[in-house]
Amino acid sequence: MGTWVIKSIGKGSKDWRLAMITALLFVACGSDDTPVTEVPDVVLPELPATPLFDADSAYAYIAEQVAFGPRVPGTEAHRQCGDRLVERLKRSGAEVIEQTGTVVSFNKERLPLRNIIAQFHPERTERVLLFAHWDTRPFADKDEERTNEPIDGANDGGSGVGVLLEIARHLAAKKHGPGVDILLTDVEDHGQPSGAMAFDENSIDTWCLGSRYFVKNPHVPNYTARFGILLDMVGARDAKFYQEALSMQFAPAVVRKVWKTASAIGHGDRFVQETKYFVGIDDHVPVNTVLRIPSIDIIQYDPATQAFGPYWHTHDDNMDVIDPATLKAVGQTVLEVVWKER
Ligand code: AHN
Ligand code: ZN
Repeated sequence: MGTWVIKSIGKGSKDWRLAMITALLFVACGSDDTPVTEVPDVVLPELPATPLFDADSAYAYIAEQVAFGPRVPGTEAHRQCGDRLVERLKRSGAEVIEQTGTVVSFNKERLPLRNIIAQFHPERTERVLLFAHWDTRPFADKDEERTNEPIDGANDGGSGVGVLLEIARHLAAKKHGPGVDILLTDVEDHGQPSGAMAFDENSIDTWCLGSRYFVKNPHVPNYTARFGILLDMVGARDAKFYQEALSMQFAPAVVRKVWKTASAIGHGDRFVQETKYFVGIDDHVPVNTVLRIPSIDIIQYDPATQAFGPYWHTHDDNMDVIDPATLKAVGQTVLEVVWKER
């Protein structure tokens, strides 16, 4: 056999030329007892091409939500917008399950809860979870004016949903890989206003009531998924996305996968490969701790504020802050990650 030949082509071998020639002869001629390895023509299956994410369409889905008015739980605008979201997801071919219930807010308000779950290809056992909150903050506690009035929540509430509705339009046509679940969580943003201590131990529990409800009552028993991606405030002009610290703690491999993918398709300028601790709580936390689905949060970090954008929980969070270029970077990246799953 050829083993001695390979050994003799070592660095120390003086007559490596002879060895090489011998090796070539071996391969070229073959012999009765050493069959030549035949390389068959390999026909690889065509890789399904990732669809193009239409940022203008995502933008229109955000404008549509904002046009209903602030989506504060218990209001008519909230109900009507919820109906429209369900309608849009069904039109994209999803099987939609709604979870309703009542939760009590930090100020003892009883709030109706409506989580919206859109299943694509529910018969597939392998799943990927994409989620965003669809409710908006009932007050503008970070503003100087009209602090008791609800905000538009174009970015905080509207943007994640807008991106997911646009991704949803492609999912029925995804013939390969895991099925996708889109979860629109409710009553994320009814948390207790914080003073100087942003991550106050007691106030943490007052946020993310819809996702807390979901993890205790998943739409299918023993629900799990390969991984989860939460989108929160993903539409502001010039937004950058740093690797959010809780995501790095719970699901570092998912963070790396998403940030690498962004860089590979040309969005490395927005997906900065640097960790920042600036989120106290978000919907990905209960999904990680209770359901144990490794889940990350794609959420804007603004180096200027060392936190969220300056519009956060103010009346400036309106359509003026939304830029299709940001939606494109996030939407195309998430679509690419989902399409690459086999
Ligand atoms: C805090 O980190 C306190 N809140 C992040 C959750 C949130 C509120 N996302 C949007 N609004
Ligand atoms: Zn918020």
